[in-house]
Amino acid sequence: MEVLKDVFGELNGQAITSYTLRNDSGMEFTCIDYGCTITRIMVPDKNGVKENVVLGYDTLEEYLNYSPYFGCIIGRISGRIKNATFTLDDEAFTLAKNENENHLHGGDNGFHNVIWSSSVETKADEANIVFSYTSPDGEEGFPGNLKLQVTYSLNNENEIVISYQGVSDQKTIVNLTNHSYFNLSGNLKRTILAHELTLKSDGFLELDPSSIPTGKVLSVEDTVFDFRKGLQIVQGVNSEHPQIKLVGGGYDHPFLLNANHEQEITLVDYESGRKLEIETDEPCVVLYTGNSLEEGFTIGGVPSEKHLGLCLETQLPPNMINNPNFPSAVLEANEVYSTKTKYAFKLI
Ligand code: FUC
Repeated sequence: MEVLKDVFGELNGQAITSYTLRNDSGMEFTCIDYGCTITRIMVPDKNGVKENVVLGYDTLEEYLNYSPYFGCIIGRISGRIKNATFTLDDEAFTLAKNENENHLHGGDNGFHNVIWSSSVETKADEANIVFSYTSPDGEEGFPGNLKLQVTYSLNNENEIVISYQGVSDQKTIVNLTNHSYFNLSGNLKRTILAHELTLKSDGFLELDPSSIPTGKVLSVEDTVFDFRKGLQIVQGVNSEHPQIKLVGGGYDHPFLLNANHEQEITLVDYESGRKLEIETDEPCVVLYTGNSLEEGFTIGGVPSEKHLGLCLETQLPPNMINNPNFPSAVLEANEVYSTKTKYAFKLI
């Protein structure tokens, strides 16, 4: 295992560092301390050719200029909170409104936009980057000083594990995720439309016109939301399903997972032979198919376009602080928030 450290750029006089973890078979994982952003993951295709399988930039300037949350950590809350407000023990909290009247992805200065402290740990067959950040009481409207640690780990099995840990000194809400856009074709050669996704999920959350879950669980049965036996993304994107059309032609939906740690999420690109298996302890994954990726800029030299990448955001169901029937994002004072997601890169 090898860890390479480099200067990625400078922000307000502070150096931004990049870390590249390289395992014994040459798989590489690169991240920066700005937003804990994963910038590059190099994995082999069926011919052994190593190419990048995530959307990311080569320079800090590009991230600062425009990034629809490429590769970063989202928090304190992933997804949207209706009217940017919630109540804890009869006290109402107002959050940053950064998408119309609603709160999205932790606000303008969410965890994706802060510089995290970092340290490196290497073991015989595993290397870790440990990122830390303390989110102050009241940041973006959230209560409590929240002390966080996010660890990115690469091992010799071509597995990346993301572990999240947090403790707050007051009752608060927390729902973190990583917002990597995957594209298994390698170096963004094709869109993700031909990717086949398998999800162990019988139900997904209906969205309202502002993409906020209504609280209603819809059955996937006989719909383009049924990924239980595998489905090509293009089939859903081209369908007339009102929930697909509502979010701009594609998916942007939370799926409730039937299983954990049982290969519950599998993404395959048959042409390159690459397969990604995701296992998590979270009850839900948000599938976002890059519906609003605009044209007019380049990502690693490749022109951006709709559906160039897809996100599989493991998390608690979004907006459920405003809906008591779902797993809660509430974190009690001094309780430990702890969750893990594993991304295993394989060949079909
Ligand atoms: C995803 C989506 C959103 C948004 C964004 C870039 O997580 O849920 O709709 O467009 O990230």
